[in-house]
Amino acid sequence: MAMQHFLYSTYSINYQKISPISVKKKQSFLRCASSDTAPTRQEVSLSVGTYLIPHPNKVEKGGEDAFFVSSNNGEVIAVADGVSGWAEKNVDPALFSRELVSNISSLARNAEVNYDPRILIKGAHAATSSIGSATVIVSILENGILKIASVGDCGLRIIRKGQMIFSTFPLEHYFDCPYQLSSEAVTQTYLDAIVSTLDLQIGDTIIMGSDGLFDNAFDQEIVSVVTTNDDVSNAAKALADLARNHSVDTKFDSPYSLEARARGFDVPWWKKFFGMKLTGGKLDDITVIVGKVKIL
Ligand SMILES: [Mn+2]
Repeated sequence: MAMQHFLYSTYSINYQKISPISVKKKQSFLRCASSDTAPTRQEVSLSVGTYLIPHPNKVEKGGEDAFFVSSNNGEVIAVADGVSGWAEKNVDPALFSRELVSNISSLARNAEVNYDPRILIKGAHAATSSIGSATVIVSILENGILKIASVGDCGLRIIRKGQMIFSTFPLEHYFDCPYQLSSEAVTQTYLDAIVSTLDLQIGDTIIMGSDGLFDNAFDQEIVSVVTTNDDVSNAAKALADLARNHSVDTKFDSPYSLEARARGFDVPWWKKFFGMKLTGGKLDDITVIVGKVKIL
């Protein structure tokens, strides 16, 4: 079986598709500022706002991202991103991500999950029968503690008092090929998830999203939008609109184009000679979930 079909994530981008290279795996996947305040142990919940903008070419079918927010104040939140390379095999990439998230929502009501997002991913993956693959991130909030498990390049940020104090890092095989859960046996499992546990405080804001958000919007921009939008629904929409506007801007030096150049992908040398460089956002489905921590 040709492995590349499910390992490659082919995105529509504003410049030529890059070819795979090996890169050194990141040693550290998380960064987290130390907290000088005592953790909140009281019962908290989230006000949650969500917004999804599908890839411009996938509007009719609603894109290939999928998400879930549990009705009990965002106790469980999940985002999955179907790997678009499956379309080349005549498989709808949305099927796997949607079924995976649907299974997460069913299992989230089941006490056996035991408040462990990795076990939730394990169960949902096992129950998914669609062909395809997806990146996924799951967070579970319990007693003011947020547990996160992520396979691939969906992300989560936490903003406290106007500062970003936590960020997940993407897990990938190489540039543009994220870790992913799949219908095939050879890809990643819940065991490959990065797991984090954080104490949340009243007023903290959680931003979860697919790579369509984080490839197109810088962390500073995310902080700025969140701190100027008190309402979580407005903040989610504003972040999605920002990422969307950058994604179609071929001149914008996006996080994605910066990363591409850092990995050695750029315009040919003769274009550099004329001062040109690889720029542009990345066209993609954009899923944004904003949750604000409040007293239950
Ligand atoms: Mn994506």
